[in-house]
Amino acid sequence: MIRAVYPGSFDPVTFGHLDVIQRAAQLYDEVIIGVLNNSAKTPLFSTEERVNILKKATKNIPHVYVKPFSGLSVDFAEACGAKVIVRGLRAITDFEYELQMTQTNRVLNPGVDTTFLITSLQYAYLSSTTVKEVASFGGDISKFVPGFVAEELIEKMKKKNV
Ligand code: COD
Repeated sequence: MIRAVYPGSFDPVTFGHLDVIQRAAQLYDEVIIGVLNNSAKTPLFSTEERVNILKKATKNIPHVYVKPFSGLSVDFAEACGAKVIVRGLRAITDFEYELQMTQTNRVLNPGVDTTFLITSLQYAYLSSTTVKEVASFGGDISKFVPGFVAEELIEKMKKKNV
């Protein structure tokens, strides 16, 4: 049985993330989505909110679970009994950061390897940051995130005066 973890910020989850999750779920027996709980970063959604959003967004994908994590992603993988970290790659600009992180992770724990899923063409431009920017200017984000995520994002931005 091969278990993989897919760590990220997911602030909020987009169709690009969901595409990677769906594809990873076909490759591995179990996929655990790790939602980073990092006190140094100030995400728009709390860790608990991001976990709940992801659970709702992935409820129809079999063998996919969602957990919060703090600390190193390789330690999270080890704690989950996963030998694989999944990451998505959109462009060459992602590559440098991902390469550095993968090699550092390999030194930290050679028992955990990283696999990359190249973005599906239709989501190649998509990031949580651009979704938040479009939403902050009242733009239509229905092509970027599921409907309930769009509603929660707009509500959250109103509350936080973004
Ligand atoms: N298409 C395909 N993939 C996508 C898309 C898209 N449209 N959008 C995002 N992705 C991919 C990203 O490339 C990434 O692989 C993943 O989805 C998650 O993306 P984000 O932006 O939500 O999350 P990140 O990249 O901010 O997550 C960073 C981590 C939380 C994984 C990282 O900071 C981490 O592991 N932190 C813990 C400390 C640690 O272990 N550091 C590494 C040691 S060097």
